[in-house]
Amino acid sequence: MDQTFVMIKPDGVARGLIGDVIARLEGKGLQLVAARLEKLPEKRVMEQYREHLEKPFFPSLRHYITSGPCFLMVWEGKNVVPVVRTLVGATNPADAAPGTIRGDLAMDIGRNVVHASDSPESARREIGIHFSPDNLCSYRRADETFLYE
Ligand code: IDP
Ligand code: MG
Repeated sequence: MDQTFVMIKPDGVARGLIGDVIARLEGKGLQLVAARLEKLPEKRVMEQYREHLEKPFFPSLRHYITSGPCFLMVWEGKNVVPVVRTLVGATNPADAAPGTIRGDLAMDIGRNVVHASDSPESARREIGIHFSPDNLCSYRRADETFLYE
């Protein structure tokens, strides 16, 4: 089954949105296989956001992401990477559709509540940055036969 990395950023944790985000992904039919609340070390923030290291917003992004604990998760499901990106919504919450996490719960591009991997390759890379293989739990959802044809 496909996997993706999802992270509730410090604003989402501080605003008490962990339960809301998890409920949306669980309700969709996705399966949580790993989770951890953690204040990220700078080194892993740089690895995760390596394509943004030279961007003008990177210093403020790094400061924001390390300002408090994040809630790190691995989710599984068919086509989970694009499915989660759709549920998360556009990077700028002002452009994010209603019904999406950023569309419903955020105001500013610099405080957009969640991170989600943008491709299966990024997902593999990002899961590897934050989790070891034995952190990932293997089990079946009881409703699996009703979620997939
Ligand atoms: P994504 O999170 O939707 O994949 P990316 O373009 O990969 O968006 O940017 C990573 C994160 O960097 C965004 O979620 C946001 O927190 C931050 N970011 C991106 N562009 C800007 C910007 O123009 N100003 C401030 N922060 C930004
Ligand atoms: Mg991105």
